This record gives sequence, C-alpha cells and structure tokens, in this order.
Amino acid sequence: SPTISRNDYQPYPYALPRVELTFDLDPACTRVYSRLHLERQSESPEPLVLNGEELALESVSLDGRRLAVSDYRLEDGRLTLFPEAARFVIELVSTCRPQENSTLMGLYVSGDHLFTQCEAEGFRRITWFPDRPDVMARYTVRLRADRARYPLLLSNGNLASNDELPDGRHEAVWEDPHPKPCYLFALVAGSFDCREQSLDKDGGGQALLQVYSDRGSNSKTAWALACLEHAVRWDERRFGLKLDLDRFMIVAARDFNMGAMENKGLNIFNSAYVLADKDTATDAAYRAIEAVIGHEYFHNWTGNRVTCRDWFQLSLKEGLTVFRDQEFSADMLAQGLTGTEARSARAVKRIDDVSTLRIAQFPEDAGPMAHPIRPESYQEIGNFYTATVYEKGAEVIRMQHTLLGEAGFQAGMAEYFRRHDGQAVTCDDFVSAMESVYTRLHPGKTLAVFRRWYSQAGTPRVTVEVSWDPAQQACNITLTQRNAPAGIEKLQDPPTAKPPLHIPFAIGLLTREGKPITLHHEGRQSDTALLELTEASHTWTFTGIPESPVVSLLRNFSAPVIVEYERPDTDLALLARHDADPFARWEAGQALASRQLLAMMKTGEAPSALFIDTWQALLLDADITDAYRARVLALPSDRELLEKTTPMDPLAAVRACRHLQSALGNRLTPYWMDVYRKTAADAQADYSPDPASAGRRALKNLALSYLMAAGHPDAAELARMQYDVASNMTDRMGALSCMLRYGASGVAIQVLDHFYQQWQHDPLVMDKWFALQATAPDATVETVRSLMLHPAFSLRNPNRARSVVFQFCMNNLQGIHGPGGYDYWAEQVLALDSLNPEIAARLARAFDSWSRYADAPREGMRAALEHVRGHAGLSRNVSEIVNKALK
Ligand code: BAL
Ligand code: ZN
Repeated sequence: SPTISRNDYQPYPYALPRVELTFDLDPACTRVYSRLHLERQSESPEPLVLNGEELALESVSLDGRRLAVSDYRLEDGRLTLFPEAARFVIELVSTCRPQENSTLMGLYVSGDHLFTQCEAEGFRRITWFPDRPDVMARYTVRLRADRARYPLLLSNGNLASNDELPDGRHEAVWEDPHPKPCYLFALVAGSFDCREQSLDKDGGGQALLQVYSDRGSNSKTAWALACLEHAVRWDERRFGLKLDLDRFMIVAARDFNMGAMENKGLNIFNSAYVLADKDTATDAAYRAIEAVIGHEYFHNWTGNRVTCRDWFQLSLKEGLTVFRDQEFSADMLAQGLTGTEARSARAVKRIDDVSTLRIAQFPEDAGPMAHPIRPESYQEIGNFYTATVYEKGAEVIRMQHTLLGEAGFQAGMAEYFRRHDGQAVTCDDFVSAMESVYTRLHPGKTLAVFRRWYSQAGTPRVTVEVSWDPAQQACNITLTQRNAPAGIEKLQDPPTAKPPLHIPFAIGLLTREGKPITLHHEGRQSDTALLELTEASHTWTFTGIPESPVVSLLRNFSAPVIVEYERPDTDLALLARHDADPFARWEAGQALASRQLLAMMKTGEAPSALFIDTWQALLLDADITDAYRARVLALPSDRELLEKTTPMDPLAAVRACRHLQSALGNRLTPYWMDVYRKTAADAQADYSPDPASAGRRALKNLALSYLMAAGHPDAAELARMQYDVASNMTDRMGALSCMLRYGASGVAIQVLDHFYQQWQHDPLVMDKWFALQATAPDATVETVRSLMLHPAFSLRNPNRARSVVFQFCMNNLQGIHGPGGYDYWAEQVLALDSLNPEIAARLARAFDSWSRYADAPREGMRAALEHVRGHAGLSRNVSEIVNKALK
C-alpha cells in the first residue's frame, strides 16, 4: 500500500461553499444525488479530484450538462473531472449498498436502522466527494424513505421540513448552518425512543437536547441526558464555550466501531456509552458514559468549530478533547468537595488515566507502531486512532496546561478560537496560540523546545540524582533525560538524533517523619516545585533543607515519562503513607508492590513485613476516601507487571499477581473482613452512581477479591450472598467475577447460568456475560470457541467480538499464551478482516510486543504474524499492522 506523508500536504484547489444531498434510502440499495457548488482557488484550470469507494456511479453533470464517460477519469477510488470554469456545479448520482456493508464505515444497517460513520474516510463510501477535513461546506440534506420502516429521519443541523410523499414514503430536509468537513456528516433513519429536555442557552435562547435509543430502552437514557446537560454547563463554566446549536442529538447504535462520533449536532454513539440503569450498568459504565458524552460534546468546539487541516493533525482535536473530558470527569468527581478531599477525588481519575496510558500507550511507544502524537506517515489513517494520538496527546496538552496554569491555558484557548474559529488548522497553530500567552507570562521563554513532543516518538526516561549537603543545608536535584529511538526510528542508519524535550517535572520533599518541606523555587514558596527540564540534564539546588529529605517525584504525573531513581523500600513505604500529593502517594505504593512482584517472579520471595505493614496502614488510614483507598490498595495488574519484565514472561506475571493477592488477603484477613462488612452494610440502599457510593462499592469488591484470593472459609458464601441480594450490577458483577476468578468452578457455572437466564435479552449485559467467561483464568481456546458457537455470538457486532475475541486475546494472558492461543488469534484476525478491517486491525495489534517476549512465546507469535501476513487479499489496515510488526 502507498505511504502518505505529512510533508506532502497540498491545499485543495477548490472551495466548496455549498453541498446539496438527496438520499433515496433503502437498505439494499440507496441512491444519492449530490450537487457540489465549487469555486476554483487558483488562476488557471485544475483537475477536480473526488474520492469514492464501493459506489456505483450512474451519472455526472457539469453545470447541467451530462458528461460522457470520456469526459472524466474513474480509477483507484478517484473520479477526476476537468472543468474549465472558475465556478461551477457538479451533479452526481450514485448508489451504495448499506445492507452489504459490514465495515460499519459509510452508510450501514444496524438492527432495523440506518446509520453513518464517516470519520476518517467513510464519506467516500456514501458519495463521490473531496473526502478531506480541510474542505468545509454548508450542507442541505434531503432524506427520503419508507415512513413505516423509517419514521425518523435525522441529519445535522436544523429540521427545515418533513413532508409526506406518495407510496407511503416521506421526506425530511435538514439544514446545517455551520460549515463542516464531510467527516462530520451524519444521517440516521429508523424508529427510536426519544428522551429530551430543553435547556436555557448561555447568552439567551433555548436548545433542545435529545437522546434517541432502540424502542423499549427509554428507561435507560436518563443518565446520558443528565450527562449531556452537565457537559454543556461545564464547558460554559470552565472554558467559556457555549452551545452553538438549537438542537443537539445523540443516537445510540448497537453496531459501532468506536465509542462514539462527534458529528455536528448529531452524535452517533455505541449504545454501550448511552444506556444505563442500576440493574444493567456498573459504576464504571456510568462513569464511562459521562466521559464519552462529555468527550463528544466537547468536540463541538475542539474538533468541529476548529477542525484538522489533514489527518496527521488528528491529535489537535483528540488530544485536546481527551484532556477536556478528563478534566470534566475529575471536576464531576470532586463536585462539592474542597481541599484534600477534592484533590484525592481528582487523583482517582488521574490514577485511572495514567494506568491506561501505561498499559496501552507506553507499549505502543516501545513497539513497532511507535509514532509521534503527530504522525509523519501512514498507510491507513484508521490505524492511527491510537493511544498515542489520544492519550499521550492529552498528556501533551496537560503539560501545556501545567506550564501556563489554568488562567494562562484558558487565555491560550481564547486566543486559539480568536485566530482559528471556522478553520481547519494544525497542531502547530494550537501551540502558537498557547505560546503567545506563555511568552507574555514568561518574557524571554518560548515553547520551541516543547514543540518537539509533537515530532518525537518514544517514552522519555528521566534519571534522578539527589544529594543533600549538611554544611549548606542544601539539596541538589539533577534530572537527566534520555530519548532513545522508537519504532521505525530504530531502523534508521544513522539513528535519528533526538534532542531534549521540555519536561515539566513536579517534585516535593518530605522529612523522614513524612512532613512536607516548603520549597523556595522561582520566587514562590510551596510544597511542590515545578522543575522545567529543557536540556539533556540540569541541576536545581534547594536551600534551607534541614535534613536529608525523601523526594516525591513526578507529582500528579506531570509529564508522560518513565522515572528512574534508585531508592530503598523504606522511602517508598514512607511516601505511600505520607505523600501529600495523592497521585505520587499511590505511585509509591504501586512501586513497592511492583518490587514485591518482580522479586516473586525471580526468586519466589514472600512479601516483606514492610510491604504488609504499608498495606495495613493504608487499610486503617481514616483520612482517605473509599474510592481512593480502593485504588491505593489494588495491586498492579498482570499486564502492568508484564511491561516491567525483560524478557516478558506472561505466565510468571499471572502467577506472581495471584500469589501476592492471596498473601495479602491472608496476612490482613481481619482488616479485609472489617472493610467488607462496613462497606457491604448499605448494599440494599437505593442505588446511586455518585462517587462516594461508587467508591464504597469499589472498596467492597476489592476486599471481597482479597478474601477470595486468600481462600477464606467464609468468602465464597459472602460472594454468593452478595450476588443473590445485589440491588445493582456493580455488586452482582463484582461477586460473579470473584467467583469466576477464585471460586469453585461448579458454583460459578451455576451463577453464570442464572445470570444468563436473567439478562439474555439485554445485549450490553450479555457482552459482560461473554467477557467474564473469556477472561476467566481457566478459559482456554476451547472455551472461547464454544462461546463463539453460542447463538447470541456474532463476529459482525463489534461489541460482541470485543467481549469474546478481544477480551481473550488481550486480557487473558494465561489463555492467549496457552495451547493454541496464537493460532486462534491469527484465525480471528483473518475472519474479522473479511468483514471489518478497522476492527481486525485493532485485534492484529495484540502481538505488537512479540519481540520482547521470552523465546518460546516470541517464536509462536512471530509464526502467527507471518501466517497472517502471508494471507492473500489482506486489507490495507491489517497489512500495515503486521508488516510493521515483522519489520
Ligand atoms: N472522532 C472519533 C471519535 C472520537 O474520538 O470522539
Ligand atoms: Zn474524540
């Protein structure tokens, strides 16, 4: 496949002020009439190139004159016309086949409905068009369909008319007042329930907020609508950004490749991020719905009002919008709290986000798909909706927030919109807007070095040296950064030079009693100092430090780096108990736990008294909230541990995690029991997803898992009882997953069967049922094969494929690295590739890190990758992934 490079960008030679589309909707064959009003941007004639895929072209006219086949060129997904005039109208008629479209890109059928997905390059599967984000147009869309089958016809913007047509058909006309790129186009046709409310817009007027979902599911959309309102209010309050629409619609789809899509005014969502009630959704699902609804809503400004010039700039909208949704979620968790409580509530979100970054993005940055947050090249853009572009992209925005402060960052945002509202721009444009404020706040300083975060791949390593000078009462801290080649950089000869990055590195110092020491830094006094490392190495001196301090490093995870610092366990234990920065405090406990796990893997060593004492202290600390306690008492997952080992030995990682969980369960039994009994006391109370109640349930389920892991004689009974009396899905799932993980398999099978009988008609709950079984420790390839034979299984539905195939391949280390695992993976990648290349390519990435494994698994994974690579007719998506993996 051809490689597309960022540096080859050329502006489109035509402006497209207006687009008129008419759809004769039919699942078997939909006919699309398109009128494009074009204006040449250059002096002399230029060929007009339109993109199209899987379309049948019926006719082309130029200014009303039908063109002969010899008047245009049609090849390789491109339709080229040769207009002479500077302004003209092209009319195209083409058809597409939604029913046959299993890729879920373009126009497709899900259930009884029709949906579209256009980002990144799906619009070309609907009609011939300049399918690139820098061509922005005003759309008028006329939808015609059978009224009985498709009573509701939605598109972007405002409904201009809805009229009857002959033969039981009807027609809706939608006008979108906002110019947009075609990737933000959407249409929906079907029969839905709708929950709506009107909202007083900031600055006057009313807007209608609507959530559409499958008939019969209206009782499950109250939370989604509430989240949407919270998101609107939050964006007004925190960013000063107002809703610019009279109508904002969310529609839930059962078949959806991603989480959701921010189409202007008509968001289409995976139903997993819309539907919730206490019986079917867990606390985690409630929070995820809030995050995704926030994310898509926030795109209305960061993505839609200002969009990307080209797809290399994807992080311009995604990194920024993830940062915004993270802040939204953190503010929602901290609502009504102040001081330490608010900080620890926000830290819970930070801990979860950093854990995701470390599990998904750090390995990506260390593997064959490593790329800067602004990639330099791609073969298939669908492969670059990555943890790097999204999550590391958000970290890069967060660092700018840290460097500028909240007020400075908001001033930078205002400047960004002042310069670029209504435009398609680059990541550089964003940094320039921020830099204009940064330079005003810090005369003489720029973001020139900072910009390298956009062009360098790989996770920087920062080495820390600390020395204390008793004579001077001074503490010297030296930070040294190392940026090793990553991904394809490793193949370059000579290796790419990687200059230093601008790393904001927050630190604190504690006394040996765990008390904070005030630091004097850059004219400010605080317990936390922000060190800005812009060179390879730099030393800072803090004076007035009366004793050799314990250093708290990378507070609040102020930069996406790996810290290297040798220190005794006793320092980590002290920080885990006393660090005033709740993130760094969690981090210290995790570091201590990781050392225990690594020692267990090497020598089978039992956990130290210091470690047990630390966990006991955390269990008894009266000053921390349940949600935060549930985070600090949890152990690193087997996947996190695996990332820390060289070569990677998955089965040893699984064993060590299990062993430590059981040892902690045993050694601290009375405490876990006490926590369990206290937190279980209100199990029958009315369910509420609020953070305090959810925190209590998280702690309860954690305590239960320790008791189960320890094989406590009462634990199985407690789990069974919790399942039986559960008033909500969090408690039910918590109990069931403990039974599957640690309990007697006979009981687990019985309960799974009960669960199935109860919830078989709810697809999202069935996804959980499948996933629980695919991730059970004793699940083998035979287990997942038999799950795939279940009548409710279908590879065509991405949520179902994810709940079985992805869960087994990516989250069941024992299963996938067990007998037949690699062959199963290869077989599923190929089966999915023939249906849905985007989803197949995501599964194909499961073995990105194959070369870091010990001999036997490494060779097995390589053979499986080679098998896939050798398959004839691979999609561009999968081909790019496996070829890069094997390079
Ligand atoms: N733009 C694709 C889905 C999302 O990131 O919101
Ligand atoms: Zn997004």
